[in-house]
Amino acid sequence: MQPFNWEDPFNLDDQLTDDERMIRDTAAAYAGSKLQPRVIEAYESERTDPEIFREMGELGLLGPTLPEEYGGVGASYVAYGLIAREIERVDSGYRSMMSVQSSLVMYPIFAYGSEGQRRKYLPRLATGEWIGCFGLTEPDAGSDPGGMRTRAEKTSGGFRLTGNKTWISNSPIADVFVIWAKSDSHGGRIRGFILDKGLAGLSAPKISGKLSLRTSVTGMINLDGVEVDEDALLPNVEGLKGPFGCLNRARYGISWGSLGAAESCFHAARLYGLDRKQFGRPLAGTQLYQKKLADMMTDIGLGLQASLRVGRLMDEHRFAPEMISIVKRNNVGKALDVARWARDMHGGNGISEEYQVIRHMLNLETVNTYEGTHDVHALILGRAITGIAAF
Ligand code: TGC
Ligand code: FAD
Repeated sequence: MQPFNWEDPFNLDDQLTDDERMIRDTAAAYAGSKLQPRVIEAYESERTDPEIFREMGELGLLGPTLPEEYGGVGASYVAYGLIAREIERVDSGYRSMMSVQSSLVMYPIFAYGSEGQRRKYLPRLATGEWIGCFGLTEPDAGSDPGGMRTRAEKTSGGFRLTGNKTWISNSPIADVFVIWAKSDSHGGRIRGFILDKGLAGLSAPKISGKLSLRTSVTGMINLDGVEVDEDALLPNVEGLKGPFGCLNRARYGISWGSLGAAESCFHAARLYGLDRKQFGRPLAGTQLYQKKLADMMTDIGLGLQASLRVGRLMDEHRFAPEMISIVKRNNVGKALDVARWARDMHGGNGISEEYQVIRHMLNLETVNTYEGTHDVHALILGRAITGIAAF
């Protein structure tokens, strides 16, 4: 028999390679030393520090699964998940910045781009010199991106893009915009385009007043007849499977990241309960408090094992998107439960920024909604189970 480790109930650490442990430790050291000291003030003032991209880039945390020749480090998808977990242990907004850049901007350029596009964009996105964003959602097309209105019309030298995207992470500070639009010259099929900051007719105003994910800036993308050359088109994908191929990677990362936030709340509630005395004994010595801690550890441990399994299958090119829907939906839902319990277990202190659990709780409300809502993933699974699309 082995001693039991409540921090790692299924010995996840044993199931990692040396490289994965090293990447995880790099991300953990960075998150603890550079992100944790600035997060409370950044959340309070709703401030996104673009320098964070540069810092992550320097450590190889942006687009880590890409080959070295394009600025990646050839890491496994398990390593990518471990990075998301360590960053989101501090704040979901910081993980959002990393995962949009890695999965939603660098991945499509790598997977669907021309060699020229790869060489032009990927190395500078990998170092964080350039910041990217991913424009799929529109004011009237959220869960149903097939209903998008943004259009690309053919011009003599390229395309003219017209439409509006909303709720776009990083857009107000972005240098590179990956935009999905219905292309008239491709029979109205959805195509991807790479736009550079500064094009005439392109603007990206910030959406203010968010009470969640306040460390990660979110904006609109307005495309008012933006003219681009032919080489802005991502040549190697057509249809919704283009954006969904990127979302598979980002959703998978979120399944790990959300549990990093949950672990932070679990550990905080444990320490609080050991320290705080009521009725003459520590809160952690009461049955109800211990039941909540046991539920937290169980949900987190099971979720991490499932994400590890999906990551291994992704690395072996043997995954199905439905597996990702299971872990995105389950792990974020469980993380939200854990954060809400932790908030409660801190009593009045639980609503203070100092104790940090309410920030995780508020962030996870966004995480439950973006990249496919909790219910949309249930419907993806319902379709797989019954063969009937109930969207
Ligand atoms: P459907 O008919 O199911 O599929 C259309 C085409 O796409 C293919 N496909 C996929 N390919 C790869 N991976 C997947 N996961 C795929 N799912 C579908 C499918 O095979 C088909 O291909 P083809 O060749 O036949 O054309 O499409 P639908 O319109 O019925 O889709 C329904 C539904 C609900 C599954 C889908 O629309 C959906 O997932 N909605 C949720 C939207 C969403 O997730 N938006 C995310 C926006 S980005 C974001 O939130 C970033 S937050 C970033 C951050 O800060 O971290
Ligand atoms: P809706 O689709 O209107 O859904 C509203 C409610 O209705 C939800 O509960 C949903 O589950 C439910 N619902 C929808 N359809 C059905 C149905 N058929 N049956 C039953 N229930 C249904 N998008 C990007 O493209 N890029 C980004 O970088 C990005 N970043 C984001 C950052 C933040 C902070 C936020 C909040 C969102 C971001 N999004 C981004 C958008 C996000 O992906 C969408 O908000 C999400 O897909 C949901 O779309 P919606 O907000 O239009 O909600």
